Amino acid sequence: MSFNQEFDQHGVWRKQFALRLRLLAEWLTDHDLMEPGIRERLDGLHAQVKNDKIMVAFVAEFSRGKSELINAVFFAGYGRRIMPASAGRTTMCPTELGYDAEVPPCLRLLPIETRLQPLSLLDWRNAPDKWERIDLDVNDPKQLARAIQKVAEVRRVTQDEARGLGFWSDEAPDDNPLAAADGTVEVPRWRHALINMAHPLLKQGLVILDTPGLNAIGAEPELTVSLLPQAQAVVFILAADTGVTKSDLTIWRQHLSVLGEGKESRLVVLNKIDTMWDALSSPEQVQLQIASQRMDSAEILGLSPRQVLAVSAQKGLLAKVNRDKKLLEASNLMELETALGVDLLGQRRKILSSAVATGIQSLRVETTRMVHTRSRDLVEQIQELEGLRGKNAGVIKQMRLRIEQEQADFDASGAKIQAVRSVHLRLLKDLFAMLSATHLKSEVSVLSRALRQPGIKLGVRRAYDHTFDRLRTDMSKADGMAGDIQSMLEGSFKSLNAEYGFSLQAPTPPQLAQYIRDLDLIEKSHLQYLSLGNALKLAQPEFAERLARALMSRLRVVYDTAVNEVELWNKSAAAQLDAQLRERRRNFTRRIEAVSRIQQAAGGLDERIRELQTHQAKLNLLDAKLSELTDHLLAAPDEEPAEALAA
Ligand SMILES: Nc1nc2c(ncn2[C@@H]2O[C@H](COP(=O)(O)OP(=O)(O)OP(=O)(O)O)[C@@H](O)[C@H]2O)c(=O)[nH]1
Ligand SMILES: [Mg+2]
Repeated sequence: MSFNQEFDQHGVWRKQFALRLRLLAEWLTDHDLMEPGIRERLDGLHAQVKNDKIMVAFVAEFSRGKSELINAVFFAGYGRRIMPASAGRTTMCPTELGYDAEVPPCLRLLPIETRLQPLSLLDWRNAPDKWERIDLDVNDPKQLARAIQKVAEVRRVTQDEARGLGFWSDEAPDDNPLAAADGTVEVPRWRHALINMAHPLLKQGLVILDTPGLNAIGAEPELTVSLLPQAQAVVFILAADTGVTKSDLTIWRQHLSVLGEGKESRLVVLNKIDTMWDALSSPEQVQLQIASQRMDSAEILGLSPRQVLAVSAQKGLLAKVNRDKKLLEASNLMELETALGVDLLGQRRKILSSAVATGIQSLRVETTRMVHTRSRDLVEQIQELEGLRGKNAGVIKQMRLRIEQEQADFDASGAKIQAVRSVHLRLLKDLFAMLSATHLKSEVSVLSRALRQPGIKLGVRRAYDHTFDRLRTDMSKADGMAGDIQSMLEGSFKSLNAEYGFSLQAPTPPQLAQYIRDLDLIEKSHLQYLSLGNALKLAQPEFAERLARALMSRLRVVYDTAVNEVELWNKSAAAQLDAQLRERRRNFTRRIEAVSRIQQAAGGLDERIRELQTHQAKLNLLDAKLSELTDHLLAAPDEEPAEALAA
């Protein structure tokens, strides 16, 4: 299955999921089961599936054919080149292609001068008016390509300006751009580009990241420290004739090599195989050469040969545009698309559906619990009324008084339930403080200062060690606190259950220890900048400043995610308590109502019991229906949901 097909299927699954979720929501509402806690969970699941993005980043030395490959795989349908691809350095700034329904089709460009200001890329994303915007006409490929040409724009600046922008270093002159006779140098005109268009794949949540040749001085640390680690898949491109060169290897080692499971997210492309199709060698000889390049490259990069594919992006694009089957086959482009689709996306889909499955399980548990509470209440009511058969008015009145007394007692004990809530909130407050932005900032302050000290940064490595050790300790402390809160919840829920016959169950606690791994990854991605070879680069105040900001914005993401998880756990516990209280109050009202009716009309008793029994039968059906509906949400994309939802 090609990348495009696999992605389509992913889209179909997401659409079906959204539809099934909506039907479940309607059904819950119809049966009076849509409690606030359940609504929250449904909304969360909906957002999770809807906003799921898959980022595929194309990374390589300059001129290896990143942009051409993007054209061939994604944009051949436009019948021409869309991303600029030409000899020499072409793509000058990281370019993200995606789709956001809230924004009209456009290209947004962030001027390079923003590097002079102390804001991270994430901050700039939230300030859309600071970007230059060009509207795109997706029905006019020529206009589209012309507009996107802008990502190749450069500016001439003096060496001083280049230094300020992070493109010139007096200490590492070899990496500097060539100066013209008048001393000026060329720098990119833009810092980042965002292309928003309703391409079918982008609409389904695919984000493509095209990057400039990475080994250049002045590469955006935010690209390597923040964007690349977020990509679900990275396509690393080499030249088929040279294989892994020294500078390819540097890029790979510094930014892309991963260990363990992460390896599966890497795909290596030996591009431009057409340059090896020469008239003097037989096709078999060429194939042999290519096969040995694949083996060698896989060996050097520590991947399996299966992850290294040899293609011709240019011929693939040409073949697709001209519908030339033979050339398409020779270009081997389709094999690459299959690898992208089945291996990379298929895996992503598995991760998403298992995450969603957990959410649905909890939803089912919470809803089932509510159905059971109601059903148990009904049984009790029926028993109560059965006991009244043949009794005189005095006994009935007595019963009414007893229920009213019970109700008053229950209302009075509200304080006890409130006390559980307030202990819970107090404990949570400490946990939230531990994960707060303020706390994080103060923990990182020593490191920030070390990074911002002028000149050669002594002790930065040590500051990283210390800070990350502290952050890890904090995180495991936070994890311990969450564990304590969970024990407290379990204990108090148990005693409330015993005392009031509730069926409270402490929700799954957040797994904060998992964020220690994220901290490790962030630290690892920064260590590359601290080597001796990088001391000079790190000595530039602009570079160090950007590194510090990039660090902070990534840490913030980890902390925010952790806070959200704690938030969800808290809400789920609170919502359960609220729901049980509400149910109980409703139960008292119903019982009193039933007795009053019996008091008013003598024949009311049998009728009321029958009513309750019908109600009970219906509730039993709800249980089965709920399992059926949630099973469907967990089902694979191609199973038809329609007939199950008719009832
Ligand atoms: N012969 C041949 N040329 C190719 C192939 N793929 C790309 N090229 C050419 O190589 C040159 C560079 O391609 P780009 O796509 O601009 O390379 P890039 O990796 O995006 O380079 P930067 O944007 O500068 O980092 C262009 O002239 C392409 O047409 C290929 O498969 N075969
Ligand atoms: Mg390019």
